[in-house]
Formats: sequence, structure tokens, C-alpha cells
Amino acid sequence: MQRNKITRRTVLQALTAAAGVTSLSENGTAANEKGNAQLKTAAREPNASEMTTDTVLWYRRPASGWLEALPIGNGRLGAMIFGGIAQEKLQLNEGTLWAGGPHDYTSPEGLQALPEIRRLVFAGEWGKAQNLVNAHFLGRPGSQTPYQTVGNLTLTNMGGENASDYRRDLDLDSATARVSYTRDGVRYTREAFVSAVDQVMVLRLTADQPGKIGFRLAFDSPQRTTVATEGTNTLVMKGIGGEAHGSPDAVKFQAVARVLPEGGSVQADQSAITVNGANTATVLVSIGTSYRDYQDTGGDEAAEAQRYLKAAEHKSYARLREAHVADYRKLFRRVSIRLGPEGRPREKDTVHSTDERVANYKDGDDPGLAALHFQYGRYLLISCSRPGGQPATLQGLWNDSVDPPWGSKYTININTEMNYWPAAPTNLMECYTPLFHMISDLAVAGRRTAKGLYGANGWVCHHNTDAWRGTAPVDGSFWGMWPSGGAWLCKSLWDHYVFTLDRTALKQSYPLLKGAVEFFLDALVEEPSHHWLVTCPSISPENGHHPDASICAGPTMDMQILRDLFDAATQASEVLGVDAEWRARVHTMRARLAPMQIGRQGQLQEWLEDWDAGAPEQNHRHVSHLYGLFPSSQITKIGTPDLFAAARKSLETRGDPATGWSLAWKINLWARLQDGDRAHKLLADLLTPEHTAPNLFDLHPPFQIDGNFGAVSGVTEMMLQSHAGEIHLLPALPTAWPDGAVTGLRARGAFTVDVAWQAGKLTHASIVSHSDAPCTVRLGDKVLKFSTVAGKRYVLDAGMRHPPS
Ligand code: FUC
Repeated sequence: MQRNKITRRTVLQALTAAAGVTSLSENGTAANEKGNAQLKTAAREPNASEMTTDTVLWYRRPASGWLEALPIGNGRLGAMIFGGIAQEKLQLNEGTLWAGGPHDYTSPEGLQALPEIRRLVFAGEWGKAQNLVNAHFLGRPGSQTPYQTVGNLTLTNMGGENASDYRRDLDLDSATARVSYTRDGVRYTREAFVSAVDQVMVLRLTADQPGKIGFRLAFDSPQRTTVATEGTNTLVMKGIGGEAHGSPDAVKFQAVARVLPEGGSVQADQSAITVNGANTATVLVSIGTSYRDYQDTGGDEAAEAQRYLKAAEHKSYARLREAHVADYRKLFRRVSIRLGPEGRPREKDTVHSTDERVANYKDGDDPGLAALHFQYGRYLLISCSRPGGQPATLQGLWNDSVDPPWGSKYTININTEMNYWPAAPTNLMECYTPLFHMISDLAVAGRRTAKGLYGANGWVCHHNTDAWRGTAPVDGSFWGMWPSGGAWLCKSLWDHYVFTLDRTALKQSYPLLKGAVEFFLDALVEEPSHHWLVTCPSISPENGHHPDASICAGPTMDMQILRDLFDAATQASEVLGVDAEWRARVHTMRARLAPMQIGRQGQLQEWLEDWDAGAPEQNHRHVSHLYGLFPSSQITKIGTPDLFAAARKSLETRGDPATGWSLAWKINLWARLQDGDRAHKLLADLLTPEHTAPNLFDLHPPFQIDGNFGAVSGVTEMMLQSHAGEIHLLPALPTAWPDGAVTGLRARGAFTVDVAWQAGKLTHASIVSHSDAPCTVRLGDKVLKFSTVAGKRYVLDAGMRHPPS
């Protein structure tokens, strides 16, 4: 226990030191250990009444397209609900339905070509180097396989289209989607959710008069499928995912829908179920696939689908719903947010539907929409990334195609990492689990690639991966020749630790961190001019430094990622008390990595050479070298003022206009630059129809979910930061949000933080400690330091000096 305390302190001190903060107490009204006695402690958790009403998306019309439909999911099963009147459509997904099958993409010719590729890069013969990568180093095949849709469940013959008082909504507080309307004097209601407890999708149809429910239920799919009925009330669709890029089809699936009507009649023909004159009907949907893991597709899809269905069909609708809502709320209700004055008129969200709010959003005009978007992002993460499922893809869990944009895969040169930026700060640690499982897989699959391409130990993963845990470079040298994807993913393992100080979890992560470092210990090379250690070949993701040339050695981002990786692994080894000698070696190598450099225009250089001003795309969507500012904390206002100014210069040069996920990254960057108004300006840009669909999906046209998650993280960073060895309250509060409150955010050092403000000034904050770690809190120039006891709440007043009376 004692040892534990010491190591936690060590990590916090290291975090502080990394930010260059030496003596916080000199900066402001510091409290000393004695001052702690004055801090009021209490044990109170946020309760449901603190939840705001900014948690409902609603619409006046059925969805006319997929980007108007509403997503539900349990991390494995997902659906997009269209909410029609005469007919309903649920577009279905299961997280393991991918095209192709188990495959190692590593080229057998790569290792032989590597010395010449490196020679060409250092000789500045980039075109030739890229050609050689394309010919010998790239994956076999050179593209990975897509994530795919299961198909659709449709309800037709539901009566006429003529209805009044139509409303379609998604309640983020209960994770249920609803449709209601009145037709011929009858009020009809449909409700749907996907339960993580029971692993089924549930659709309930009711009316306020008996005998009014009738429909025809059928499956359709762009996959190769067969549909049959079983008994009078069950519909079964069997199919197999597609082949892709020569990788044969392997994932079999089975979707089963069972109708449980009350009253009326139910009958089956060859491929559909018909319900007539029922009082209510519940439709249970269960889907299984044969995917067991990235190496094995021999599972029994039928048994899996049937097992969940059998267990669920004996439970009442009310019981299924109650279990679902209770389970979901455990995560969702950890955080509440209000942007706007307390008890304000709710005109915006009661009078205007969600799509109208997006269409009319103006800077500062509707802070409630920003709050809704924030909670929607948390809802999406809970709904697409739960233990037992696959990580969030480029579209989370929701994809209606067999050939979606970028395969709806895992692009790990920004997109997958961005998906998980809100996990720790918005108190959704469990949502990391599928990502951590994927990293464990990559740490095995990536060993073959490390050996096969680089003759190196450890593991490597390039810029993309898929259900088969492809780790070799793909998609062409210009975009794919980047060896640092796995290393970046590892940051999430360390983030989990610094946010929780959970030593048990760190013990599990440590071999993954160590394996990632081992690769670079072998694969780094010395560059000729300064003798720094660098990656080669590499790229600064997807950005060319000269026309048609992205290949280079030691781009700034790689060096930043490696410093974080090496620090995570060495600090983990310290916390766990292992590998002292190895740690010393890693420290030595770290010291030789190329440093961040400030270029001719005062910018943070993107590459080893000062090529920035001449690079062909000055407004490129990737801002890779600014990784050091966010998500990393290598660049801070107090710790590294020169680099801080240089990062700002680089961000200014890139400009504001960008695609969805890039805007989202920039919100985080401006928040780290402590410019709340600029961060808010970018958020306002994002919350317009150009970047946000009617269903609030982020557009990288058509849809990419990273922008949703990145924006949640950005809004969090505007209200609370904790990367510089201190909890910074309201570091980038925009003038557009003079009043507000947020509860339940997590801060590094294992704290939960609530903050409230009025007229742009803190009114109070409270901090619950989850370990016995010391706490440093900053508000503007004021800094307060105190020791904490696990389980205690520390309440701070507007001046941070003593608790409000
Ligand atoms: C990155 C981006 C693209 C796209 C793709 C999925 O590589 O550069 O814009 O988002 O991932």
C-alpha cells in the first residue's frame, strides 16, 4: 500500500516535470498541507435531477435518408432507425461482420528492400524510395478489407401515410429511440433499444386502442443471403460477408427476428411474418457471426444468435427495458453538462427540432446544441464500444454498405485514436476495453511484420488495421508508409493509467508498451546530419513535403509519439518495479531522438528539415506535428513557451476551414492554446450542416464518427484540462458560454471533477479523489495544492481559497 502511494506520487511528479512546472505554489495563492484542513469534504455523487434536458434529439418527420436515421447500439449490435409511418426500416450491423478472412499482409520482399529504401530517403530521392516501397514493402494485398452491413429489417403494411402529431426522437438518457404519431384517431408508439445486458435488439409497437397493430416483417440485404421462416413468428436470414481484394469471404452470419404479439394473429409465409390486429407487438432481433477472433472464423453463428434470443424471449418487455436502461445509465449519468443559465427557457430545444437547430446554429446562439452534441458523443461511444465488442470503426458501429468509405476500418494515423479521446476525460473508461483488446492482438500480429519488414523485435503497426489485425503498410507509400500507428495507440494504455492509477490494468498493458518500444529500439536509424535517432522510412501522415513526396525520415510527429511511448513504458516499469536495466537503455535512446524544432517562420517544424513553407498543401487536414500540443502534453504554455508559440503559428498557418475530424482536432488544439473563443469558433463551424448531419453524425462526407468524438474531447478541454501536472479549471472558456456547469469529468491523477461558472467566472468546483494522490488545481494564475484521501470530495469556492459557506 505504502509502495503504491509512493509510485503514484512519482507518476504525478513526472507528469508535472514533463510539463516543466517546478514550483506551482510560487505562482499564486497556494495552500500548503496545513491549509487542507480548511477544505470541506463531503461524499455526494451527482444525481439524476442534475441531468439537463439537453439529452434528446427529436424530429418532425421520418428519416428520408441514412444521415437522418437515428443510431442505437450496444457495442456489438447496432441499428439505424428510420421511423417511417406506413413502413419502418432498421438498418442492422454486427461489429464482427467484415469482408475477407484471417490474413497476414506482410510482404516477404520487404526486408530485402529496406536498406535501399532508407538510402534513397536520406539521399532525397523520394520518388524512387516511394516506388520501391510500393513495389516491395507494401502489404500483400495492398488494401485491407471493409466492415460491412448485415442488411435491413423492414416493417411494411402498417397503414396509410396520413398521420398527425408525428415525433421521432432519441433519448440519450435512456438510450431508446421512439416514434409516435396519430392516425385515424389512434396514437401509435414505437420504441427501440439494443441491450448490452441481453445482447438483443428490442422493438416494441403499441397503440392507445386495442387491436390496432399490424405489419409485415421481412429482411433484405446487399450480402449473399437466404431468408426463411421458422414456425409462425420467426424470421431467419443467413449470409456470409463479402470477399475483398482477393481475401476470400469467411464470416458467416445469422440474423433472427422473433415477433411476440399480444392479441391478434401472427402468421408466416416463406420469407416474411405478418401480424394483424394485435394490441402490442415486441420484435426481438438477435445476430450471431462465426468470427471468434482475428485468426479464427469457425464460430457457430446460428448457435450464438439463438442463444441470446432464447434467453431474452422469456423476459417481459418492461424487464428487458429496465435492465437496459439501468446498465446504460451507469455509464451515461456519470457526466452532466449545462451550457447556459440555470432554469433558462428551453425554447431552443423544445420549439426547434434537432435538424432545425443545426440548420440555424450561429456562433454562441444555441449553447444547448453544443451540450446536446457533447452528450450525443458520449452516447455514441457507449453504444459502439463496450467490453466484448470490437473497437469503434471509422463509423463507430453504423454502416449501411458492403463497401463503405475507407472500408469503415481502423485508420490509426489519427481517426481511431480520436475516437477514444473522450473515453477517460468523460468518465467512460470501460469503453476503452475493445481498443485494448485490439492492441493486444496487434502486439501479436505486429511481431510478424516487425520481423518480416524490419528484422526487428517487438511489434509494429502502420497506418491502418482491420478485423484481421493487418499491421503492414497499405494503401500506397504516400499514405501508408508510416510505422507509428501502433505506438500512438499505446498512448491510450498509459492514459488509462494516469486517469485511474489502476496498477492492475497497467500490469496487463505493460508487455504491450514494452513490445512497442522494443520495435523502435531495433528499427530507429541514425540520420546523417545531427546523428539523431529517427524513423525511416516514414511520413508525416498523408502530407507531402514536396510535390508527390511524403516519404521522409524522422517527421516531428514520430519523434513526439516515441517520446510519449518511451516515457509510458519506462514510467510503467518504474511503477511496476521491473526491468530497471532495460529502462536505462530506453532512457538513453530517448535522449537521442530528434528534438522538436522551430522553423524560419517561427512555426513548429513538421519535418526534420524546414520544409513547411514550401509544402504543397498549406491547409492540409492533418496537423500531425501538433500532436505534441494535443493529445500529447510535450508542449505547454508554462513548460515550453517557445514551442507553444511555434505550435500556435503552425496552427494559424493551417487555417480554420477543414473537414469534420480535422476541425475537431483543432478545437482541442485551440483549447490547449487556452483560446476559448477560437476553440468555440471551430466548434460553431463544426455544428453547421456542412459538417454535421441532421442526426448529428459528423461529416467527412459522407460520415465519419471521429469528428463527433473529437469534438466531445475538445469541449471537455475547454472546461477542464489536467495534462500539465495540475487540474486546470476553465482553461479555455468561451465568451459564448458565460454560464454553465459540468459534473463528473475525470482528471489525470484519478480525480472526478465538477465545475460551475457564472458570468464567465468560476462559482465553485468540487474534486473527488480516487487515490491518495496529492492534487494541484489551477484557476487562471491561482494555484492551490493539497493532499487528498481516496473517497473524499474537496469543495472549492470561486476564489479557490476556502469552501463556500
Ligand atoms: C485519414 C484521413 C482521411 C480519412 C481517412 C479515413 O487518413 O486523412 O481524410 O479520414 O483517414
